Amino acid sequence: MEYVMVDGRTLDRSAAKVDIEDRGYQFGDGVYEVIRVYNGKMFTGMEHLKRLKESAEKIQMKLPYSPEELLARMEELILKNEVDTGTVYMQFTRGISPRNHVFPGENVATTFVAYTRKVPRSVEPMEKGVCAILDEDIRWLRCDIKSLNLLGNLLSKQRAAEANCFEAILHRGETVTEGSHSNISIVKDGVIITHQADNHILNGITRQKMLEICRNESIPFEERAFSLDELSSADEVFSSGTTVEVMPVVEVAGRPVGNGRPGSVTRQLQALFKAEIERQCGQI
Ligand code: DCS
Repeated sequence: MEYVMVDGRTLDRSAAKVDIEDRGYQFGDGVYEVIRVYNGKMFTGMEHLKRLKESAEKIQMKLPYSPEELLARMEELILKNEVDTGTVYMQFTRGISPRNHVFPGENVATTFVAYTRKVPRSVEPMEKGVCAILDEDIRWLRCDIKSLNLLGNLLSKQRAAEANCFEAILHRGETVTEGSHSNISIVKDGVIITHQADNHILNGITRQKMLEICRNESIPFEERAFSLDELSSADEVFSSGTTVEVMPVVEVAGRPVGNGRPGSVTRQLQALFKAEIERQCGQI
């Protein structure tokens, strides 16, 4: 039995239904979050749920639950599904109403769906590093919103998969923004450089946690846009995200990064990040 949550009710997955005129289904009119679970505990759960609330506000949607209430509901679901290592996914859409681009109004309730998945940590790629392709960032100009509209991301990730690569590094002209499903950072002369948190990227919770670690450990970093040239001459490149943690990128567009092996700053960050997970969730 796998339990899912629909509009606050817990039911068997096979009993969950989506209306054909749900605005999430028809328009991608909604927001979502993915939270990592280690040892049955959510990592940075509250940070994700606050971002969910912010994403909803940015599209003029009001969530029926507070982050605190949602956290409690997600804990319930994780326990019911006996998730040890995995993820919890949740989304809110602007509800069900006859198809019309105009918002339906406050009397139409949002649709809320949540489910869990058991996913082990992908230790091997984290040790060896992964490859990435380059792709033009064709997405809209509100990438700071974690919206259900992921077609731009999907097209890029699909291209990466067809090239047997883990990630597509996106760029708007000469400027690198982020990855199709993660944030991208480079290391040059010991300094971490990652795109500033603006409308061109999703301000990753992993990215924020990583920068907090850098502040605490006095690891130098700069939050600024960097160019394709800087990417290709970087000493190290890594991707960060909820499901990937801190992932070394050792090859970009068929060319090795540095000496083609995970770099020392990336390794140090991986160790510090793991320590932070273990501080919150116990040994992994
Ligand atoms: N950028 C994009 C485009 C993302 O989709 C994600 C996470 C990130 C950055 C990293 O953000 P977090 O550190 O907050 O995870 N993508 C989620 C997703 O869609 N599936 O898993 C993680």
